[in-house]
Amino acid sequence: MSAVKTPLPGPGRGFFRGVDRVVARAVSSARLPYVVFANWAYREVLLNWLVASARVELTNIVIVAYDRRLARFLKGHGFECVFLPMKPGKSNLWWRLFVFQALCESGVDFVHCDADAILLKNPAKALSDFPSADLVASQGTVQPKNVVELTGFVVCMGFFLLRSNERTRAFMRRAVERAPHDGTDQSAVNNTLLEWVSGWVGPIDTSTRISHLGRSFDVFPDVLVSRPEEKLDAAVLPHHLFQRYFLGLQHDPVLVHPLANQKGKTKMEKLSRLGLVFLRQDWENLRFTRDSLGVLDRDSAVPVDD
Ligand SMILES: [Mn+2]
Repeated sequence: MSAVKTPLPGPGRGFFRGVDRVVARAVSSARLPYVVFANWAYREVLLNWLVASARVELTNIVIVAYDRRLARFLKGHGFECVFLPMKPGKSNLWWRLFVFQALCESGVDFVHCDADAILLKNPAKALSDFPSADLVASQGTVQPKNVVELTGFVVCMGFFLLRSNERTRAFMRRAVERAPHDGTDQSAVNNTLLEWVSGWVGPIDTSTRISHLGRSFDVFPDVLVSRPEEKLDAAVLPHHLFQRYFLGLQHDPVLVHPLANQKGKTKMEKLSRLGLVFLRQDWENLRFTRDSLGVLDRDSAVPVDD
């Protein structure tokens, strides 16, 4: 079942040159890199993500800037970032799959984290429970529809770990093949997962069903793993600890990735309502560099002009 009638156009050479730059940066990264994407309109969301990530001592970050304005801004503040040209808007977002595929083809294990998916703890410990899984993914909500209707749940591309090997390279090739027809990376990856994994092991009976946008989906508070005989060794993280649907901070989550539209301002408002903004409101008036990012933390002392 295809989500779009005419296959979506893929990126051009400028984009693929950017993909090569992302790979080069990730290859030279010492440990498991965390890849995060943003554009200029998302700069405040990105800065908030960086401040939150600094709080939990996440250091191995590869920032990918979709436009030169954000790249210049970040470089001006001492951040290394990679320029990957992409126009704003939702229709090209699936191009990120080419980045994920290229990293995988180059032998790089990596984590992708959305800039609006806020880390409240360092995920290293939770991920260390799956030392050899091919894919470790957070749970999504109701997209794509065909998958959630069949299986009751989907994985969310907003936070996942992918380990490079023969299986995942083949998996990503299939996802990239599907994506122009499926319309989103989320749909392509979930539909590929549906093709590759037919059964999951986990305490299914602990799930709760939530209604959202006229559809319902299962929320699993425990880990699900693919059956040993499946083509991919996949693990799905507990929804209560990696929240796509907001279940509340009382669960002591590692990550909260609240649903909101893509506009930077709306995102910040939603994050703020949930207590997930760690960036000072007056950040635009402050001097900061990558090494003094803590200045932007809402709990930092008010700087005094001398
Ligand atoms: Mn997101």
